[in-house]
Amino acid sequence: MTTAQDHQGGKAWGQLKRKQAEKIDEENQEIIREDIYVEVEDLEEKLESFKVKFIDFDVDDSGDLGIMDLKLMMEKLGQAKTHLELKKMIAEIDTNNSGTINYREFVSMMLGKKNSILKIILMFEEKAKANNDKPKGPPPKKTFDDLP
Ligand SMILES: [Ca+2]
Repeated sequence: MTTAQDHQGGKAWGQLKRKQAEKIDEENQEIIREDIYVEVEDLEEKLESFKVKFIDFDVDDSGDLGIMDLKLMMEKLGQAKTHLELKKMIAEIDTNNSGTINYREFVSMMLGKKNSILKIILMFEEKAKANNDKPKGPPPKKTFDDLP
């Protein structure tokens, strides 16, 4: 079956991911409307990046981050954790005690003041990435001091 949607994105980012992105877009709009994070700068931009992260981490497309999602994520980041550690990491963020991290919980983790392990790891990762993404451009001009 051919639909207009087939033109966007490849198979890799399949239908499920697209659905999830739409759902989270709506949720982001709601978060903005609710004015709970009025003091946060560039809220829209931040929510957009949380969306991308969350979908990326949700390997099984369940809409929640469970222990398996987190395990794979940590391995990808080179931070392999034990089952118990993963459980603890989730418990820090899982305010409704579902055993998983939903998008809202993810957002309040990222924007909240509490420093959970997962947040710290993600912050480090972001910093490392930002350093790698620095504009490469032409090398800095040499000064006389650099001459042999
Ligand atoms: Ca939860």
